[in-house]
Amino acid sequence: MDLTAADALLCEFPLVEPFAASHGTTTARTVTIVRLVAGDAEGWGECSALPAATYTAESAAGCFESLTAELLPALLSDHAAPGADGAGADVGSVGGPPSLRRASPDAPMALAAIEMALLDLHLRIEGRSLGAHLGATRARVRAGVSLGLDTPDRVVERARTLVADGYRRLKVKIQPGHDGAVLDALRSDAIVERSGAEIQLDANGAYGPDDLDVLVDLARAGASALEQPLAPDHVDAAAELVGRLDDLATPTGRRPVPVVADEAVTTLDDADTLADRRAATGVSIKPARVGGLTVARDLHDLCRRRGLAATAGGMLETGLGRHALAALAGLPGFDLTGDLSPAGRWLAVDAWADLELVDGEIVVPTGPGVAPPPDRNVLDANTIDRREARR
Ligand code: OSB
Ligand code: MG
Repeated sequence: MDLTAADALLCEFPLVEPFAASHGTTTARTVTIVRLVAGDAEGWGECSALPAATYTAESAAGCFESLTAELLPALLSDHAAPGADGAGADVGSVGGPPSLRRASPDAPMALAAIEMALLDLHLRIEGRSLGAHLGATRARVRAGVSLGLDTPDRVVERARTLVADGYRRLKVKIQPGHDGAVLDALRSDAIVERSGAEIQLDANGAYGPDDLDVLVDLARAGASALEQPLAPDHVDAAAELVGRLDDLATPTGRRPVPVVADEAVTTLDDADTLADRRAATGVSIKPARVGGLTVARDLHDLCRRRGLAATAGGMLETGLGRHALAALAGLPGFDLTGDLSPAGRWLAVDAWADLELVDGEIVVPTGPGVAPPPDRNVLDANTIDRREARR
């Protein structure tokens, strides 16, 4: 297969409302999109890097630069040399260009966008869905939604609307000083409590080794999972936390509250090490953070082998990235409800079709490729820069 063109688009989609987390507030979704062309077939990939390099070392605009200056030209030359590493029609099926991955190990999010576009292109030509390619076994998955840092009153107000929309899993952002009161307010609200919604807490690494008592108290107060409570380098403290949550659960006979690694896992080895040290009991699997959908599937397999819980993690994607996430979440090992909500929760405008939310569940997409092609008028209207890569 010969790629005939590769473009990167820097897009800016307005948000419905600002999204706050302990690492900063996001007001517009700046996102880099990759478009690959082979003959009359097209493939689209989304780079999930955030507008600023807060959650990871990559930013949307930085990825736009590296994609147009280096990665897409390298991809085009790879594909011009049949038989070269990463070239040929099997690129999509092996999950992306290994030569690029070796050359740019520090650009997982930019590479994930290329991989998604290649997969989309190949699968569209084959008429297969991403879910079928990855091995999805479920037609629908439980919907889950993430709520930004806010006052207890406002979090409860949002939570009421969300449970009315059918969500049965709320992932609430916390940080020191904004934690127990939020959880208590949710647990004592009749509407939220009656819905039976589970409440996971995500701290984005905002706590330290001296905060273990607070974290154990949150588990005792009914948090159903603690996502990245400690910064990734506090491995000993994380292991101690897991031990204390085990002890808390022993008399009840129930499964301990999972400690879910998010930022701490960027490679398969990271997950293996956390399992060895019992410094996490679950992993939020984000295709972008680990370098693409194929590594994400491998990480899912690793979690199953190592007895780690798995949850499909989102990055406030457009409908395109959300389609990919829902396909991944259809795999059988995702035993914790993930960040599975339609992009319309945060995007006021989107060039892609959105996920379907039905009775508290997200429909795993079954159409060819990753997602239906974008609405080109909406895409153009929200594109602030566009560059065509050349060999
Ligand atoms: O920590 O899980 C996170 C969004 C961007 C970066 C990091 C995180 C998040 C979210 C949003 O929590 C979850 C979603 O996309 O639904
Ligand atoms: Mg997280």
